[in-house]
Amino acid sequence: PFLLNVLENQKFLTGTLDTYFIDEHPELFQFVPSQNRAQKLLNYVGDVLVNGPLTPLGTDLKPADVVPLVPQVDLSQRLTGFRDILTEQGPEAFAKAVRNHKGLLLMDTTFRDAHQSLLATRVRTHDLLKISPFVAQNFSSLYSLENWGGATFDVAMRFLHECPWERLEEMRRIMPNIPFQMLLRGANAVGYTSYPDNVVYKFCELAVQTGMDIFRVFDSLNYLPNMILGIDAVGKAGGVVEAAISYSGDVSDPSRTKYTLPYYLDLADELVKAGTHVLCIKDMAGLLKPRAATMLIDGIRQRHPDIPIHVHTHDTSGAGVASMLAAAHAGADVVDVAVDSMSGMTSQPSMGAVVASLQGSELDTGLSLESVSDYSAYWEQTRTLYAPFECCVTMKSGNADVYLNEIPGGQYTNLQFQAYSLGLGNQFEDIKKAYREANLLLGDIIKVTPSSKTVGDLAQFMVQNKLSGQDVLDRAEELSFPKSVVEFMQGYLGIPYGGFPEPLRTRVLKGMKKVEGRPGATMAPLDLDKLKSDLIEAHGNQIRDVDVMSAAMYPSVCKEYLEFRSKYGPVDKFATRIFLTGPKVGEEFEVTIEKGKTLHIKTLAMAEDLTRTGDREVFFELNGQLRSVFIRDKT
Ligand code: BTN
Ligand code: 3PY
Ligand code: ZN
Repeated sequence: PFLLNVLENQKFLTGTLDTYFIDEHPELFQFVPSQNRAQKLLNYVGDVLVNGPLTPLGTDLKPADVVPLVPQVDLSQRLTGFRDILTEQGPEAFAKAVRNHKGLLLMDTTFRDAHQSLLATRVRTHDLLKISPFVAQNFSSLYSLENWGGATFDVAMRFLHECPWERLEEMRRIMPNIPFQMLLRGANAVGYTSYPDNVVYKFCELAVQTGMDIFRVFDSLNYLPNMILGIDAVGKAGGVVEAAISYSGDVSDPSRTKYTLPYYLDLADELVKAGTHVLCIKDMAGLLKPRAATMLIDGIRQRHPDIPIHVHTHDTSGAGVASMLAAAHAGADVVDVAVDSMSGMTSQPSMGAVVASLQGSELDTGLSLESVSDYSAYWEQTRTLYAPFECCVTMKSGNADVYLNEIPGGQYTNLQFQAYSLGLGNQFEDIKKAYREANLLLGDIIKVTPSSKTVGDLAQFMVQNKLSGQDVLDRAEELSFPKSVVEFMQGYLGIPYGGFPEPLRTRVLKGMKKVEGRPGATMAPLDLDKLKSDLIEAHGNQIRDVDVMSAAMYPSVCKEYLEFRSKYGPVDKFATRIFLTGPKVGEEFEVTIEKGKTLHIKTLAMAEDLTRTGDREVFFELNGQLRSVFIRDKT
């Protein structure tokens, strides 16, 4: 291999080398290590030590230097749970069992929406798997654990350099008894745009094969044709369909005339008719006040006595627990909570608070506060590892202004963070006001990924360019709007309830192409076989069908992920602090790269001087042996 490396080198071949040739080409010596996971991981650690974090950190807060305590579990105990009904008797029987269950059931969002909302979706597989045996044993009565989909798919590859499918496989192995739930953005699957239909069908098929059970299917405009596509794809794949009504406005306020009780009841009828197993009310911004929850769930319950109802909210205003209790009393079967230390604010309401509130009542969840507390303690410590991504740097309390601006949970913390990092104190207040105005300009649309991005982009555009709503309307023909706004107007997200805003649409589009009806209906199928052979050609034959799907969803993110992994190895195996900011010089740590294969690494030193080519040598002890890596110093 050494010879081959040399023989591929142009300088060597043309004979233009001098005595520094070897010095200047350390890559010539990297032939064996390039196949070696341990050496790749040392390259990663070395690179972080020399050049700083290889994944962007939100703030300059450091991950805490703690090893979170994992509560004890008795591994000999047989694991049972709602998933047994699902695997033995199928989705319909599962739905029936849920509906017939006496107490209130819970979905735990800690593994997905909670950290999507509080920690910019950065929680890693490593930390999820450590607590998974405890969850399997102590939370076996959950309706489901939400642990996949939404933004996790994208962020896993883009920022964590890990495979979302491997995360799902590993969780499934450890927690065979609890139904897993994911968020599916209808025809947008786990992306931000429409995909060809065959991609959505194949995605669902692979997700079920990899261990997913329940699919919460929504569309960011409540556009039925998009939702029905998702519903059909999940149904054909054999998953539990949980079609979701995305909630906006306020049904308890008679002055709000667009998203009224009859609007939601009609939509519920359509989703039940489309064959959903479970009906979800997805309150992504936390707008469902307790009285509105009662009205909405009462209304649906009267028309559909047998359908299980599942309610999702965010605690942005602080009224989340009250709303979930109201929903439960009105006849909801399942509500969403996050473990206490990962709850509140833009996350879900607190699990412990809901469990305690219902103890001894007819709706008792059956969960013990002791287990909740042990679980919470793990997350309280683990959360400190993600300090660089904490939304709480900026957000210290709930804020009922969400009823005015209707910003979804995840986006709320994101926009606030962006304003904060621009160093503009009033910026966030301006953005929130502009968000409200932008929404009205767009016709008061449902706002959730990806339509919420359209509204957010327009709001930021207005603030940056100091435009009022009237300015936007008057000067629409000359303004160059954000891409997401143009695409929304073109119809790439589907058709909003009540139609597109006119005359703004015509002025923005100026004769541009429009999509009629469901965007995916006119898209040519993606040739997945060709994509697979292209990927194999570029990245080798370890490419699996799930990787093909990752590439179909996120072509460039996936490519970078695959290249990163072939350069740096299985970086998902590092403990989180090591992964984010690297070890201290002198620190010893372990990495288990597979069962029974643990690397003992000690960081020894970094060379003071650079090589002639600008590389810095970093010295390690790897399982007792001296090793070093050369890292290009980019600082
Ligand atoms: C990036 O996402 O491009 C870099 C990291 C910035 C994310 C920060 S973390 C805290 C805050 N909350 C969010 O949702 N995003 C920011
Ligand atoms: C997502 O689409 O990721 C959401 O969480 C929407 O609420
Ligand atoms: Zn949510």
